[in-house]
Amino acid sequence: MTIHAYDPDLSAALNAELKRQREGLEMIPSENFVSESVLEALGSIATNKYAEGYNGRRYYGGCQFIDQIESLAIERAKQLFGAEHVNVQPLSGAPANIAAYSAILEKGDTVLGMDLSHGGHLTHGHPVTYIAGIYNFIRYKTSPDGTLDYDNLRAMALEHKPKLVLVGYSAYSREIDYARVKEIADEVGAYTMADIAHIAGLIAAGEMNNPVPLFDLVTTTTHKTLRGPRGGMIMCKEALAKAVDKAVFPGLQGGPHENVIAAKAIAFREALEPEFKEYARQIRVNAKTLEGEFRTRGYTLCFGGTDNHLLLMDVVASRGVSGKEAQIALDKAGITVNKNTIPDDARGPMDPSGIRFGTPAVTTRGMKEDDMKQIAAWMDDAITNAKDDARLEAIRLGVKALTDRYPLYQGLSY
Ligand code: DSN
Repeated sequence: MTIHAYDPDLSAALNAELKRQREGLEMIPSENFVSESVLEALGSIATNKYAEGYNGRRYYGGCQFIDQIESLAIERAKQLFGAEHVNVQPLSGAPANIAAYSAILEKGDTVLGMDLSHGGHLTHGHPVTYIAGIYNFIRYKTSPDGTLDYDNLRAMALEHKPKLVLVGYSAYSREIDYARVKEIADEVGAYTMADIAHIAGLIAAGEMNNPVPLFDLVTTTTHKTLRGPRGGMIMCKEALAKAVDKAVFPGLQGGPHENVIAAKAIAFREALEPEFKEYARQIRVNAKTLEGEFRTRGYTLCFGGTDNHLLLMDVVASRGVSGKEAQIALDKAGITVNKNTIPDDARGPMDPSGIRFGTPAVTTRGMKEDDMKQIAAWMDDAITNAKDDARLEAIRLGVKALTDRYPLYQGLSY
């Protein structure tokens, strides 16, 4: 039975979400629109199978075709990133990071990770997380000019003698010099790990530096710029392969979600196509266009601008509205962003000083530089007139007219 025929309540909620995705501008930089093939794989019969273990070494019978599915995902990921070993079973980014830590660290070991408000992720050692009580996270920050301060990172590494140096961020918009980080880690005998969740698609397409050939461990999600299903992945050197696999299963997880792994295989194949390179190039061109538009309008951009797909903007300094107020106003205008702390934010995470936004999803829809100029003008208007509901509604109508020109999931309904 279809969802529509069986469950009118769920059907209504899904159709409303589909309409929201179609008629809005999705500017949250960690979101994207997967292809119809990825959606098909997610809804496939591969969801029915238990397959604890790894290819050829499963705890259940009947895994011969699941082995084929998982091999396709692994081989394509290796080809995309030049990885020696890949584990495609992590359920998402946070479990991938925790598994990667547990593969190499003992309780109490020291990790150098980026502070959350400077662009790091919760799982990079924020005190509210469970793992912050297990490992000794020392958190570094960006320099006042917004760049990564490698000299400071080296000084901190020499002082704290970490077992792991961690880079790769969730709200940081600049490039990373992985060779320099490796040099620092080597000097103190530390492992290297990069969390490339946000920029994996840009790296796969050759648009940004690739840490995989250099680093011991690289974790990622598969659903952001990589445009696959919601999931995670760990890449590592062959020497760590056994430890990583053991950390994921049986260390942390049970049965892998094989429908998601099938969808990862499709997404990786898509990312190997020449069209994906053009997509990734356009993501950056679009982000750079937004940077220029906001700079011209006098906005304060954190980290001095962007090299990747995202921008972090101080809206308190720019227009005297909080991140929460800006997010609400933009929501009313049909433009989805997320409120976000800025480096050393004086305000709390539920009503911070900034908003974070980016271009992966609008670029998937086919939007280019002229559209970015229009979007920046609307965003400026909405943020500047955050309390003017009539104005926000007028922008929303403009947004709808624009998105109508870039159809999404044509013919789909629930
Ligand atoms: N929630 C993700 C993001 O939006 O960046 C990170 O986990």
